[in-house]
Amino acid sequence: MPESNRLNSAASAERTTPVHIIHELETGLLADAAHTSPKYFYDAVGSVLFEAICVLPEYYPTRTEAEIFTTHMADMTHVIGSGGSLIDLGAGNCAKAARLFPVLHPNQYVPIDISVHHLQDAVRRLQQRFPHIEMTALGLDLSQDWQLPVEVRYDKRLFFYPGSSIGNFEPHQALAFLRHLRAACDDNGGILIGVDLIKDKALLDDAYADTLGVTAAFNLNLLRHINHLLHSDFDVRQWQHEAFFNTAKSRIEMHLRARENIHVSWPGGYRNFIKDEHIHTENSYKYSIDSFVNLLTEAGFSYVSHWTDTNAWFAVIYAKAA
Ligand code: AVJ
Repeated sequence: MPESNRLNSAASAERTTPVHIIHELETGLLADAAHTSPKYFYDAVGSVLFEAICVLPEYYPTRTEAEIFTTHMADMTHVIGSGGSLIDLGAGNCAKAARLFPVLHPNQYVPIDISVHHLQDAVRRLQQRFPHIEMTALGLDLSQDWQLPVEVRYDKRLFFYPGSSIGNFEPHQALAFLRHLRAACDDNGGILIGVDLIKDKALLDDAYADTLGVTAAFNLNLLRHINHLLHSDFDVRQWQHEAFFNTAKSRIEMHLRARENIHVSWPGGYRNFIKDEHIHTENSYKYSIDSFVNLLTEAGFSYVSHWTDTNAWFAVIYAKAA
């Protein structure tokens, strides 16, 4: 690491951010190739910007996945069966799972998000609409080690992971994550997951570099969130959004590029970025149906069923535990 990017442990500021978060952010920012975890996109502003991304014409995943559910819901219900516990990974406003309640009739609904606080309002409203479903909201960081508490029934656990967020993991981490889910399943359990598929590079590039600049704002807002968490002094105006499909690695990469030489400091450290240096802010891996089914099989899942749209841009995949 360059001498100028050293940590200075003497200083420290009054802060409420957990120390492991501070440590993770500093480690990423001080790495030779600076990087941050995509989980830091989602502060209050970032969450609203992501909802805006989901309705952009260029961002096909959300509406394509919704269309797949609409078209194939009856067949999905037939394959999956009803009852059991529906465990919603990254539930957010719980809207996608709520569409499944009238057809899958789960006995229990377990929405999980990084902050249980974000879930509270949505769960309260859902509980009124579906009083017979037991609901237990959980705050868990799925990018770290996590375990389900004993309140989650061990009876036909269906892990629901829509939206293709699995793409944020490196493929080897995705495999470990799927193995972890398989281990948490009873024999009647399974996984229902949304997976974004490999397609024409221009379509992928446009989906992450929309003409309105909403994705640019989403990416740049990360710096504001980091300033809040780390008490750093990033100036958003000094950075440029970049996103492109890396065909060789089968992933969208998002970066923030320094428009000029930049000095960023925070209590306890600093980094100098030279013009055109990048912070790597997100990977979003794209799979083929075959490559993803292989991953599920390697993770120990058995029977697999999948549904796609007519363009085969996106897939919803169900895999049974045993
Ligand atoms: C929430 C991870 C599925 O990778 O498409 C959207 C995030 N980043 N536009 C994705 C995202 C930029 C999204 N996931």
